[in-house]
Amino acid sequence: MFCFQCQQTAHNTGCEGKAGVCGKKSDTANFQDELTGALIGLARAVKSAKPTKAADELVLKGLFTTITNVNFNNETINTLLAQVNAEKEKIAADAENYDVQQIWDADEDIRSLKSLILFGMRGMAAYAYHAFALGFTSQKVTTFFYDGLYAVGEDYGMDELLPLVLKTGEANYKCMELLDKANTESYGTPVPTEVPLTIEKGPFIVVSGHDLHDLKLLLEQTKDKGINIYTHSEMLPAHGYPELKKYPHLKGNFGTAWQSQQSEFHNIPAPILFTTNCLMPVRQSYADRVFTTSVVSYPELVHIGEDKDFTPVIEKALECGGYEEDHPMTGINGGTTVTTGFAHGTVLSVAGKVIDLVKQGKIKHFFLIGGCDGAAPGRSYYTEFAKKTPIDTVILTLACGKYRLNDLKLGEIEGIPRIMDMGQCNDAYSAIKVALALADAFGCGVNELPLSLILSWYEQKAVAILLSLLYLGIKNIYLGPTLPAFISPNVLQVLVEKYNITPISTPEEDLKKILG
Ligand code: SF4
Ligand code: SF3
Repeated sequence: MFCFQCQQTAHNTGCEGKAGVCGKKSDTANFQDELTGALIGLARAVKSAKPTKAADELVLKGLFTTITNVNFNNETINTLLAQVNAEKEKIAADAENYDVQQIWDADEDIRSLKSLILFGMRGMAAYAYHAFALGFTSQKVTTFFYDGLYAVGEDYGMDELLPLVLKTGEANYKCMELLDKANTESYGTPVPTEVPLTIEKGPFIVVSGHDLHDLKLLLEQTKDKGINIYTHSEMLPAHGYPELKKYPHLKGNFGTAWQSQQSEFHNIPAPILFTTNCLMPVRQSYADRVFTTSVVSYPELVHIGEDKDFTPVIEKALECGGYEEDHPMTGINGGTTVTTGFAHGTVLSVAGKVIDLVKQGKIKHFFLIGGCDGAAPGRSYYTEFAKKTPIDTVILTLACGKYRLNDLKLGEIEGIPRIMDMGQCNDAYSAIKVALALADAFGCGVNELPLSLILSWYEQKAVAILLSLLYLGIKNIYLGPTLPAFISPNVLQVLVEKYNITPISTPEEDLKKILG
């Protein structure tokens, strides 16, 4: 096997041998490569013939399946592989699949650029899939998947691949816009919401991942059953959506970030449902309580199929019974509640006030601390950074990296909270919208705003978002905890020269550099 697509890759060079750091086995990694090669075959097929609806959906599923911490199950990967091959046969039988090993063996700059495109598309496919689940699609986004997949299978040089990297960012920006539309049209504009971290007594279900549609269906199916629902990890922002928060049994958030799940799930008296990443190898002590749905899959766990009949999860919740008394839990800094729901709709509704506070010098700087969490010890940087930000600055958060700091109580600036959570990783779209609106109000470019992006990455959605930021010409991004292993020195040089991407150092030094 060879895999270097995520931040925790072995020695920051690549996972090899029998299994990766994430627990993905070598045969699974190889099947995922085969699936990717088949998707390239499908993209080749649609060069000469019209794609089918089934092919469009298979591209999303196939790419999403290969994201880190999504699928550990050879059986479901092979089923998908067979479906992709069958669909390709129908469209253009003579189109050939591609051997992805050629990318891993290529010259390091070509390998680097193709990796940026391929991994970015994997992240983007997850967003497109969530939008698709809510009935929203975009021809432009769909077309890009075929074009991008086709390109990574071609013998292209730097000059052809570099613009495609930015095109991936452009397509992902459109895709995040689509998902924003899908989420807000389906569930309303998020509103600021305080979310308790205490688990109330009685039966409950923990829902993890990003898929709001799955959560909504589960909320419906558990109505009036005496079962409470708690979000976990990237599902937390669901509490801000009016059409989801109206369910009184959507009670709060369970636990901290995804990488703590093995200890946090160990002895809870409740089932856990995974709708997307990040699923870690499941320990025996709680294996009978973990359920998967959508493209998430793990050998021997009960999978909820496309009928979305959550009865097995509901029965397990009743059987486990929950805690006998209310069970207080805290965030990593000891806080007992967190807040969310500050998406672009809410933030822009108070834009006038924010702009006044900036003009009066009461808000001096904005930090977007966004991206993934993970196990690397260097990630305490983000907590320390937040703690050290001056009191006249505001922090916007995104994605699951927020668990490093979202229970800190940093106060307010004239009614504007100093920490505002904009949502899941795809809600980077919200942050971009706010930044563009502020730039407009101040009559400057985004790069001239008193705004700094302090990003953390782990999996491939973060890659997609980074490419969108580059496509928008956003510079001076601080990136950590380590730089991606798949970025070659030459490609890094381009990123540094053109965009001034800076690896994080220490919170003190970076704050000094930023605030001058
Ligand atoms: Fe290694 Fe990450 Fe690939 Fe898992 S997804 S095998 S940890 S690089
Ligand atoms: Fe997190 Fe896995 Fe990336 Fe959507 S849930 S951000 S790491």
